[in-house]
Amino acid sequence: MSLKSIDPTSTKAWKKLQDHYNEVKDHQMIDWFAQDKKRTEKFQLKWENFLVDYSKNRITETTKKLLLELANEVDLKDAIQKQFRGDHINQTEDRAVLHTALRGNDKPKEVTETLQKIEKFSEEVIVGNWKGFTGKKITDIVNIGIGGSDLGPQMVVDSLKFYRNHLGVHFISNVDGDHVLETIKNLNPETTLVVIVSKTFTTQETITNANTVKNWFLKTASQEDVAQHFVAVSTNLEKVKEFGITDENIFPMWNWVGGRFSLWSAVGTSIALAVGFENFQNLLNGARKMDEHFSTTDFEDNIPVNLALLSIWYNNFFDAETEAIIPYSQYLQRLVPYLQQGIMESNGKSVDRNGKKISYQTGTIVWGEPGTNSQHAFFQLIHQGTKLIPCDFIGFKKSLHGNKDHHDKLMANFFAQTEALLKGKSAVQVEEELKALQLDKRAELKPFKVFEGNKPTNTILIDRLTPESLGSLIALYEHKLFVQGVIWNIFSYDQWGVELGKQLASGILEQINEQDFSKEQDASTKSLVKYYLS
Ligand code: G6Q
Repeated sequence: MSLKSIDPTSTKAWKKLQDHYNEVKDHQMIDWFAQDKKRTEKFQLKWENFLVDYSKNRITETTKKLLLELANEVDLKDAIQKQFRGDHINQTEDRAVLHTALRGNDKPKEVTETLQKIEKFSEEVIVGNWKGFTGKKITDIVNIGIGGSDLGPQMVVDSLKFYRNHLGVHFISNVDGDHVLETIKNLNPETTLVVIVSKTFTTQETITNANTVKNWFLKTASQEDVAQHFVAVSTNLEKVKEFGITDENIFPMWNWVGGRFSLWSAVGTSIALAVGFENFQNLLNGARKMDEHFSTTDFEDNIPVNLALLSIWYNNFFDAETEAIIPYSQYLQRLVPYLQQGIMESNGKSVDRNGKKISYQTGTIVWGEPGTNSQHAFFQLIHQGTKLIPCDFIGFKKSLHGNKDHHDKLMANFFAQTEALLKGKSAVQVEEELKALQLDKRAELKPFKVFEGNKPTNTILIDRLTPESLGSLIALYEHKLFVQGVIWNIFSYDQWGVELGKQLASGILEQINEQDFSKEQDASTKSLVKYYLS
């Protein structure tokens, strides 16, 4: 069954939220904290080893009540049930959306078998039983894929660096030849194993890169050696075989797993190679726990649901343009680019589930960089700029290498930023600080030193960065974006918006090859291509 189609702006809750927004928009959160000693308790969720504090938001208990009413009015529960039981909720592609089945307790047979295959394969490579064509052990893995077939595995391999084994793992995605050539220039074909990840096995970038790497390999090896050095993850068995990869080196995928939600499938083979199968399994377990939380917990205490509703509150009522995600862990430096695809490819839609043009804002723009680095970069704008930018702060109670001095400093900054964004600094405080200066100097400087505060933040404080907690964190954002898509009445699981550029690029490539400018084309593009060829 398909998802219901309810225009969120037609709900009673939406109208109530609009009125409520006008009542609360100018209130200071800090006053609410002063008035209600239990505010933090009320707006904190504890789950497994996660603490989610959303008390530093421009909300009251009424806001929360109304946002929950909105979720109920669009029948979010029904949508969650439909997703988890495999209804074809990706309606425009007529597909189920079952990345949760990849990590569930009762996995479909083909999933279990594929996991077993990944386990065996990754173990053989890690312990050195899998030999290259000259009998040497594998030292390096090259993952070739793009978009969903790259960002997820790359982010996880990077985030779990602490848990890595001796294998070097490299990612090639861009069709920019400098990317592939720069990556392979120091690799030895005798000890390199290539994992080609492409659901369709027709993606221009991936196939071009795969051929370039195969040609590099064949400079020193022969065709029959390909079997020991190339494996593929794909749904398109025919094309994989055409490329020269044998049956036993193919890891299957299924069309009920969307690219950007596929790191839990065989797309994560490079993860299992990098950190071992047990850690990969723990990543899946962490995600499964979040799935259970999301699908069974009352909305009131449901982490993804609450974070999604808060995001809607700012996006649709405060007209916030963007949201920032700031992980206080250098390991998580690739988390935001990964989430950008998940969130923005899923919810960047302007047509509702009836195919009608939408009149309200959808898809949040997310961006961010790890703290504390970002404090020395763009935080100025969050603190004193004209835009309202709700932020998620993600931090860990314990560091992995255990240096307390560093971690205390890191976390002091983590807490201080959300405190500063909440409290700001008033003109009175500034005056007090400038007391030592002469009166005229004081007056001159004062406006620049005031912080308005009242900037919303969520704090997600996790015990430790482990494969399991990372799995839960990623699943949290997956579910959050789904909830938002349900409420906005859009289809989150298709991505037609990426097609047009691909089509035009193939036409321009033909134009470049044939140097033919006779076809109808806008003057700017034509002139640019001519200049490129000159
Ligand atoms: C993600 C998208 C997209 C896809 C890439 C790679 O949801 O579908 O990013 O993952 O275009 O596609 P292939 O895996 O088919 O090469």
